[in-house]
Amino acid sequence: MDDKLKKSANTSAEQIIEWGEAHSIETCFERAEKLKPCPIGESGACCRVCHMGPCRLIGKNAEEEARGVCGATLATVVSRNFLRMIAAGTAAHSDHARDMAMTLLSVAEGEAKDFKITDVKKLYKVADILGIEFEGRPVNDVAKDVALKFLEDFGRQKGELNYVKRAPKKTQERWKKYGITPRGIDREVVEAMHRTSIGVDHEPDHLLTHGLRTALADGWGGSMVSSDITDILFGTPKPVKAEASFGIFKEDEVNLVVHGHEPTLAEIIVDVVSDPAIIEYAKSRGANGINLGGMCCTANEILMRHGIPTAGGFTNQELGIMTGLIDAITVDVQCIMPAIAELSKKFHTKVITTSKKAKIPGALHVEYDEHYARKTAEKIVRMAIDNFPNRKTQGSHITDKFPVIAGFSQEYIEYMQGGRWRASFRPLNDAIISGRIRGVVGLAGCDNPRVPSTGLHRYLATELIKNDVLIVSTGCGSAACGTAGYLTPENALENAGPGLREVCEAIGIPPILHVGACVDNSRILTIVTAMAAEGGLSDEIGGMPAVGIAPEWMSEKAIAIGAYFAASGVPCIFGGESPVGASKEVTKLLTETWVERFMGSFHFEPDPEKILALAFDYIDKAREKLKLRKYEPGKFGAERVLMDMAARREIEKAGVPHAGVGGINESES
Ligand code: XCC
Ligand code: SF4
Repeated sequence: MDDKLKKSANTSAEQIIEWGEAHSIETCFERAEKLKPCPIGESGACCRVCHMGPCRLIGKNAEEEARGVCGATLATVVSRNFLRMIAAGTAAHSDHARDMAMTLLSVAEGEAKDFKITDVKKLYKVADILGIEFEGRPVNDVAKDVALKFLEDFGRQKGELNYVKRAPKKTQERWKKYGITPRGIDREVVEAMHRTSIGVDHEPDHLLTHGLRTALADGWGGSMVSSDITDILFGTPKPVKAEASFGIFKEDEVNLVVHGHEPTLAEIIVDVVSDPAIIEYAKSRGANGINLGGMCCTANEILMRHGIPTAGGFTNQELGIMTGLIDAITVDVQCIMPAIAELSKKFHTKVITTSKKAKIPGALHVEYDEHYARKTAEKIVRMAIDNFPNRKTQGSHITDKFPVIAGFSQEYIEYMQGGRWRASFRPLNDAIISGRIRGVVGLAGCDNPRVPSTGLHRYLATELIKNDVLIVSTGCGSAACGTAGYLTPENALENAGPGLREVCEAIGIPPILHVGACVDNSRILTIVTAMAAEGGLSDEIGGMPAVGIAPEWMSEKAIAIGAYFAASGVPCIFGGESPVGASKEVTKLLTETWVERFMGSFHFEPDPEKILALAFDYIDKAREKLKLRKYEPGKFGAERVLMDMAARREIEKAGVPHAGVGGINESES
């Protein structure tokens, strides 16, 4: 990696950072440099769950000897901290899911009139899984039952989550055997908080086992519920072409950015900005039009459904404002740096918080309510328009942008492998069995200013596809690939190994599939489940030649995701220093005991080359265990494989600019 000395691996981002330095404008990159992480907290060795502490369990023999005032050992403290991270991450994804379920209910009851059920087919699919009668019934009645059934998942005290049954039988059996089948989402999170409060659960394994149960309530609960409801309300994603990076902002148009994680308000804004009356209004203020862009996961949601361009991931939020071109940025929940409110004052940008749950000092607040969604959206768009004449010339203007293709839902991946009537995972499984594709990696998680941000994503993406590994990416991992120009077949195929390239060309897909926002990691669970059901590989999620990697993670949500993948049977490798690094006992539980029990694991490895080596090792060992042909680099590529071309046609159809994308959003899946 040659980017070592830079703050960002992205040239445009680096340019803006330098411009900021020259203008004494501070960003997370400088703050990260000034503020070294506390080494005690970083490795999980600081306990602050009661006021006899905080107790910092350090020293040469801390593992054997150190105790908190209450007597808690290092392993107890470390596992307690880790469980709290999982609980917080699960809470974030799941509280987002709760709002989605409430919105679905309001829509079904006719109370949220600005929304409708867009994807009836997906509604029926979900109703079917939930055991809800749908044939011959009014759509809204079915939607109401689905919403109510999902809401039960939050408050359930006994039994199991609705979607547990979607997992392969064998995976479910492992969960039962070790007592980690999640009951209710809220229950698992509350129990995690209870167990980790002073003087309750102290056995590391016992604590971490509950961590897995809590995480499963995220992956097979909150996140999966959220993805499915979003599909029902706004359409199941299909490949769509858009653009990424700072060059998406337009000098002569009103630039409005939606940032955060929730899709609902953003969906209405998408609608409002194409309203002729609003466009007229923008023109009356001297702009040539309204340009909507996204950031972080709200961006991913509307990127994959409408082709709205993205300015990138987490570390791009301050930099976006520093272009001087953003007239307003709305933020809802999660991964919003409070720094943007202060920063925006140096420019003309209006920062608008919209969630009932989140305010930032110095920002404007326009509260979103699903009952008046359109009114709120119009108000916000008008605020952006009114602010356009205030734009100053200062700012680091950047023109770089890259095409991206996003929107690979499980339904679509299935469809592209066999068309409408023969949808399957056969070609993918066969390609893995034959060794054309070595394995699959989920490349996910945040971008982080403590490393040359987005650089680890780029490095790993390049090396993985070069070695015939198919990538499914989400969240800021996707944004990192997109802003580097890796999310189009043309750009990425050049770097792909010959076997992977052959398969991708035959199906007509890029070697890096953008499957969505962070909650859409749940789509990876259902994709691997479908591969297990297809046959020829493992008959459960565990044992697949598949690995999860989050090289630049920073959020607690990423920890919840890693834990639910591990519990589901996928080995996970995260970058950076280990948050359980202080305890060998806890590290062993995550990397050895969990493998024995669930076939998944959770590693932390700061060295990107070692991350890569570990990933290949897991993939190759899984191949060996499944008795698949040994992967040989360069073996394939000369001959042609024949596969269904349905997807290729669809993708070609998707090659339209975002303004005209409306037509390809009705789901065919
Ligand atoms: Fe946040 Fe989803 Fe991380 Fe990006 S990847 S920084 S969590 S936006 Ni989820
Ligand atoms: Fe210290 Fe124990 Fe209190 Fe933690 S719970 S702060 S280890 S006394």
